Amino acid sequence: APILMLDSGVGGLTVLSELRALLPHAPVIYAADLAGLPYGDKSEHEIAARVAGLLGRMSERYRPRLACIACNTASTIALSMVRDVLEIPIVGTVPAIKPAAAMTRTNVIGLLGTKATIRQPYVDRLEAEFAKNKTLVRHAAPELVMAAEARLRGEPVDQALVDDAAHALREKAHDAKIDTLVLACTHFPLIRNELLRAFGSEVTLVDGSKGIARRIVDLTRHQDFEPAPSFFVATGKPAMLDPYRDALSNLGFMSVSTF
Ligand code: DGN
Repeated sequence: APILMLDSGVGGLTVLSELRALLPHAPVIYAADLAGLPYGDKSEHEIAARVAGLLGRMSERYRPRLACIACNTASTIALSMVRDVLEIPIVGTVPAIKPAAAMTRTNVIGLLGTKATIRQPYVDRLEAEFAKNKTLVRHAAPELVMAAEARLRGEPVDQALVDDAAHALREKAHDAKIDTLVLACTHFPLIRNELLRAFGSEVTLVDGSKGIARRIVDLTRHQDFEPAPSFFVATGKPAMLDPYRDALSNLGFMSVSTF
């Protein structure tokens, strides 16, 4: 049985590449809800309904052994709800506030995510639990999701857009010096170099993808994976997928289609 991964777009591929480093041959069905992209601008209700509906349909069709919601927006909103409905283990992707809190020296942590993610009570709880005595400065950067999608389609990324997001986050921090930045959206590691350029080398970028990959390995330990091909499936019109095909075939997907 395969591992199912779900994101609104190609952001979850950053989690998949970490998983590939640990489980190179595990069959993965990657689902991109391109018809619903971006999630960050939708209501909680709409996001939860989409994620539950998609996971339900995908589980029926592919009978996965485990599902990973490779999206912070969907996870912080719908994780506990889908865990109640589906019987397989569900691994979520939530902002890496805990490791960031362990790393910061200035005690000022920046967080970039979608509009929906940064307002979630789930994030408030992570902050209260792990960053109680720190300052967490949140900023929504939905334009960077679209920039990361464009990168995978082979289009150039506008550095000025990334610089503006860095500037806006620093403004919110006032005089406090951010030294650790949580990439609270799975798309953002795709534009890591641009983020490093915008924030400078004194800021450490933290994301949860390695931890999530390890969690998936733990949960599937002692289970055999018959080597089988991986598939990329997406909602929406087939033509939407054309610009992504080259990058996706380089990532080893045997087929790329809509469902
Ligand atoms: N990749 C998603 C996340 O981690 O939040 C967000 C993408 C989006 O739908 N805006």
